[in-house]
Order: sequence, then C-alpha cells, then structure tokens
Amino acid sequence: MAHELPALPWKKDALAPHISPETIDYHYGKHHAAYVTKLNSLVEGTDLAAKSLEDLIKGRESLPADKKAPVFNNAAQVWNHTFYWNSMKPAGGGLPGGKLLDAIKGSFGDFAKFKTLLSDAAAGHFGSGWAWLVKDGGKLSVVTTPNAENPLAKGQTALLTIDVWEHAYYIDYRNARPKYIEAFWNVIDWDFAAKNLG
Ligand code: MN3
Repeated sequence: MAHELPALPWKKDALAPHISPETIDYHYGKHHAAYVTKLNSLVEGTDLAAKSLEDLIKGRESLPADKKAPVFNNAAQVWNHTFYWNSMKPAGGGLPGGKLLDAIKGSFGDFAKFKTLLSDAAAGHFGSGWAWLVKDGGKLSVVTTPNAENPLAKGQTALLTIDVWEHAYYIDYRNARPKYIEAFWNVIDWDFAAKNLG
C-alpha cells in the first residue's frame, strides 16, 4: 500500500489573507507531495513498504542503515505536514476551549504567556524546522525540532504545530517569519489541538 497525499481539510484559498492559495499550491502541491513521492520510491519493493508512517518514525533505529536518514526524514515530513494542515482552519484562532485552556494555564501561567513562548520559539528557531505545543508526561510544553524531527519520535504527544521552514512563508511574508507566526494565530484550529490532548 503506497503512501498517499491526504486531501487538505479545507479549500486552498480558505486561509487567506493569512496564508495565500499560492503558498498552499506550493507547500502542499509541491513540497508535501514531493515527500510522499520520495518516501514511496524509498520503500517500494522492500519490507518497509507495509509499515505505517508512525511505524517508520518511531522505529527509526531499526531502519536499514543505508536508508535510515532518508526514510525517516521523508516519513516524518509527510506526517508533520498533514499534522500542520490539520492544526489550521479558516476563521480559527481565538482561545481554546475549557479543558485545553485549563491545561495551558496550568502549564504556562496564562494564555498570553503561552502565546509569547510559542511565538518566540517559532521565530527564534534557527533554520528549518517546526515549533510545537506538546504534552510531555502530565504537562504541556513548547518545543522546536530541526528539519524533519518531530515529537512523536521522542515519545511526546503533539497537539499543534507551526511549520517554520522558509517554504511555509516566503511567498506571503518573504523573510519576515514573525509576521507569518502572528498570522498563524488567526487560523489555529483549537478543536484539533483539544482532540489531541484527549
Ligand atoms: Mn513545510
């Protein structure tokens, strides 16, 4: 069973003006799609072809040495992007609902402190990568990961992510990553994050 590019959870112009349809065309239609194609070409005809994305990511250490890095990187990038699309929705943003808001207050003090922490982490991450809200043990925390790395591989539960690779924002915001991050707060799907909190 080959890996497939999942459908977007909304129309490609639905996040405008915060994220343009042109960005979605490239980011989803070119970048995300390329990770799927590359992953399939790496695992086709091998024992790895039957494994799910999660198995490939969590089982990185048991991947064959000659394919470990490319299989992990492409599998994780497929997973990360699908998770990122689901972290957003048109007319999102605002405040999360009761249980998640309580967990944020319990872990960070208040929502404003959490917003600053996640924004600063995303803006300050050097080079390509991701900023995440995760559940780690009983607590929420903000983490960043370089390149394709993700919290799943570290045993953490991802609630929400921001892609901070340049391809996520360069068309709309050029080099101004903080402007993209500010816009992201208008499209966060808190229901998705709450569902991941469980
Ligand atoms: Mn990306």
